[in-house]
Amino acid sequence: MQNHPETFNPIHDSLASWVERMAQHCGADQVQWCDGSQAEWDRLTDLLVQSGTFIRLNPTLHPNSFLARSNPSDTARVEDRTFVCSLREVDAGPTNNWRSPDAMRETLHEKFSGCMRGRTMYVVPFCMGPLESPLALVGVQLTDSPYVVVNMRIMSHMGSEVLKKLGSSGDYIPCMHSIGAPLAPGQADVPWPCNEEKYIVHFPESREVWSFGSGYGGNALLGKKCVALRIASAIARDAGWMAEHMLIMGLETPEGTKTYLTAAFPSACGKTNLAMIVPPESYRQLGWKTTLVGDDIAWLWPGKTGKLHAINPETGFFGVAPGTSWQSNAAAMQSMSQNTIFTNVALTDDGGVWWEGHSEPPAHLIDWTGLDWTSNCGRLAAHPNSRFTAPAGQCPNIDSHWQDPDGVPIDAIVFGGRRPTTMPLVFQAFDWTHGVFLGATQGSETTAAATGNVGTVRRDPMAMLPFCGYNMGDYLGHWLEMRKNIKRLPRIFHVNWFRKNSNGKFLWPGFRENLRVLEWIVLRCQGKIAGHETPIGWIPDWKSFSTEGLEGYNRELFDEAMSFRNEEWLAEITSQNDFFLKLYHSMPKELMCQRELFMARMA
Ligand code: GTP
Ligand code: SPV
Ligand code: MN
Repeated sequence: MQNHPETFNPIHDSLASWVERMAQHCGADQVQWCDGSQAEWDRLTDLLVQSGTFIRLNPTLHPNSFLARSNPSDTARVEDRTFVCSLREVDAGPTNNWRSPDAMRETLHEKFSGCMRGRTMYVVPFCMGPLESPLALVGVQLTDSPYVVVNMRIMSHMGSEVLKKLGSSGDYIPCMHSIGAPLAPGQADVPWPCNEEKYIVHFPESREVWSFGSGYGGNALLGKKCVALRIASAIARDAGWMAEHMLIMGLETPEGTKTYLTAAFPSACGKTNLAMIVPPESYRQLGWKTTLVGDDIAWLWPGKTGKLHAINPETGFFGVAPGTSWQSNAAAMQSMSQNTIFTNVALTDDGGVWWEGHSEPPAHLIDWTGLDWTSNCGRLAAHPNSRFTAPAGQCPNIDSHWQDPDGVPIDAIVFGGRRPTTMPLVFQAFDWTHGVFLGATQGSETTAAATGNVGTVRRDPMAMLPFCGYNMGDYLGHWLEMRKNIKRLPRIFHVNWFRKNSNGKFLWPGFRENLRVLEWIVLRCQGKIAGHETPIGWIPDWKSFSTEGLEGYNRELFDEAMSFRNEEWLAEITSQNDFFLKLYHSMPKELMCQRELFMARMA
């Protein structure tokens, strides 16, 4: 049974026959074409409430909002189950899990066979990027998860308008998704069906995505990491643009000049927080303004101003909940005030939501696993990777150009990560190539955003380690290559909000005070202030970095946060060895050379 929407006209033959074939192969009970309408959202959210996947939140506190609790085995991206299946192994490179496409296709054929029995297969046409953007990528996700459908409606342009754009023969990226939990006749469903065995598979050459076994986040909302990063990065390499794991934001100075910047931090390292930054009160009074274009993904290309231009291919946030509060990030709180899906946070007794760092812990909650929770029970109430899915248009400081197909012109690119030692609060690269070296060797403590260890430092070039759809060495080469096509190069910086003193205390207050770092970056881009030169780049001077009004802050703390320590950097350069060895065969010579130059400056 199928419901072809009237707007699906003229018929796109190859799409229709693919849908038909997949529905057959997966054994779906029904096929439902999604139009992206409010009525469809209402119907699906009602269905999700009935089936127990969703709990409707108190409509006075959070209108039209829901809580989902996932299976405890399905709470984050599964990097060790993520595959890049290029024809040649060398094209996936040493940092990706490679499988031969033929072998993988065989496995997938078997896994998907009958996997949707007893379920509806939804056809989700989506577009990443403004519909009129020349970079826009259309995908069609087939999924047996209505949870995924409603999330996709927030995260992308979804439904009839996309089918219209496709017309009768437009190109689309096929995205096949199943939670891998068929129902036998009469078998009762569970609130979060999924499969213990997961496959997140990319075919970068034929531009396809196949995802099996998970309903969570980047594993299942295939427009995000799979299409807008892994597949898009491969497309971008061929077409001379860049798909990056970056926030995009604007900063307006009291004089009225506006500077846009992007920042690449690894997962759960503060992109959403920085993208939504609200200036401290004293800055607001002076006239500083901030705007948000995107919080997770940026597509960049040499634009008509001669600068790199950036668009955010997404239309929503899939943001980390823990640590978000009215104090730390009011714009995020506002963004998720309604029309929001919360996943794996705690439920309050009055039908609201709570997580660690939200506010004073209430006496009683239902935790993310559905159990009673009291403030002295010793368990976390929310999963560390619990998230909110919220429409970007609800962000109070959304930039007026956030859906502009021309994007916004970028003046600065910022790299960074969680580094308890070594990395100063901020420094500036000498030039593009040196900046690419800094991004390439960027490291961070791992976080709960991916399954596995939390807290060990790993190299995460440009925060793209889990998201690059081809050989990482070639990707770094593409960055170097881009320089030739950009007339007005952005300046490149490195930041670290997470440096600690010997007692384990953060050396920088972070959050909205990060605006002071952005101020230094903007003034550097405008050539208005000097920094002092160190072997790693330019570092701010006490006198040209504003700490005015920062209570309890002093020169000593500043010097510690900004310090360049030879012994730490000797250890750093040694710890980069493994990374250079791993990429030995594809690492661009220029970056090897940067490493030599750096060691020479140190000596
Ligand atoms: P993904 O969505 O996973 O790509 O992550 P993201 O980079 O958007 O992460 P997000 O902004 O949600 O980061 C959340 C975590 O970073 C929370 O634990 C915050 O408390 C922490 N964080 C963000 N900004 C700061 C800061 O300035 N200082 C400190 N100390 N922690 C911060
Ligand atoms: C990340 O892990 O970088 C995310 C969340 O943005 S997810 O969409 O689950 O990948
Ligand atoms: Mn991310």
